[in-house]
Amino acid sequence: MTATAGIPLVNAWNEWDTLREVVVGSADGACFEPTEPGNRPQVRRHKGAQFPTGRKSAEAVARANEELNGLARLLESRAVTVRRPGPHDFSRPLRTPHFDVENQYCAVCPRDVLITLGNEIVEATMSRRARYFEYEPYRHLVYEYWEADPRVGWTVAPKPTMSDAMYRQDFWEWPIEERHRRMHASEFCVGQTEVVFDAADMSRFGRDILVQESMTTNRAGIRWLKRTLEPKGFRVHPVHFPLDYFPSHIDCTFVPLRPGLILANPDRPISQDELSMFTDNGWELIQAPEPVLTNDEMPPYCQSSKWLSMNVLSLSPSTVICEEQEKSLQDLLADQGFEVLTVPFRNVFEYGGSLHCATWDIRRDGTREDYFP
Ligand code: ABU
Repeated sequence: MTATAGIPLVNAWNEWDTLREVVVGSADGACFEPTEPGNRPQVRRHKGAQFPTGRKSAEAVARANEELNGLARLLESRAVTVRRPGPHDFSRPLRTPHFDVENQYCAVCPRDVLITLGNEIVEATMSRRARYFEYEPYRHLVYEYWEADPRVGWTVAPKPTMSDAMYRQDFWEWPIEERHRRMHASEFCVGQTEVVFDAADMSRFGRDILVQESMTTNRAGIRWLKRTLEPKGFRVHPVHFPLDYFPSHIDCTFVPLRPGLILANPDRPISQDELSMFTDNGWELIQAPEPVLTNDEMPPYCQSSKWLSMNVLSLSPSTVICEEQEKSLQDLLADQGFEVLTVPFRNVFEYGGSLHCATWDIRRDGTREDYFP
């Protein structure tokens, strides 16, 4: 790979400009997410049942890979270059000076760990032990871009200890009233003593980056992002969705589709004072329709909400990929003037993501714009 004059090999300033190169995740070697201080996975519809550990079945991996490969083929048919993660043994336990964990997770959702901010790749700290080394399946790609084009930046966030003391372990037991009270103080399962963030808690709007405070991103993480990115010309905005009691990753909550238009989760409105940034600048928020599946109908091992329905991937300001069964959403987007492409993706849900989560955009057209002057 060699750099060409013009657009750098790594270039993405927002979530919607025309997509040229993307990484699509893979379910190869995927394991069940272990129980740990930052995560209490539960078998859906079987409260209290033991959550499995170790490798996922070959059949579950094959079903997810079929859909991930289908997405890759669709992208290639639209002239997008598709790259894939390398192999990683997720079944290996981890032992660091601060924690042990029985196995790792998977490389289905690159969006959670990596983000392209302009011409720079940022590797997140991550917030869960099983995901500590999740950057590794992508490092060959990071090196390739970094070696091939001197304009490509690469920033690795400081790794937290993930020791017991980093977490609020009682978070998982809080009764609903306490959850409500603490929610409004933005207290979740990660404490504030170390820098913690998942890349998927960020959303890019040119100069402006939203960062959701959540179970997977704390205030220290947002401070680190502010201090790291603002000297480079970005503006970092912490955002909150006060009705989401288990917030994690912004891309099922607040999804920009093109300049001036956001797909918003009707169950999770943005806090009123944070909304004004959008309304004052003429942005419109459209409400995502009710998903086809209820939370109870989501796959048994899936830890994400029904709102994976709105986890769409933009190919351009006028073309969006949606999950095949989400007809109401497809109709809404078509009414807004989008060309809507569809792929089946239900079997990927078990791995915590849909089309946006399962991708990491490397290169889109466009430069840094100011959408909030
Ligand atoms: N990884 C995205 C999950 C977000 C949600 O459950 O709503």
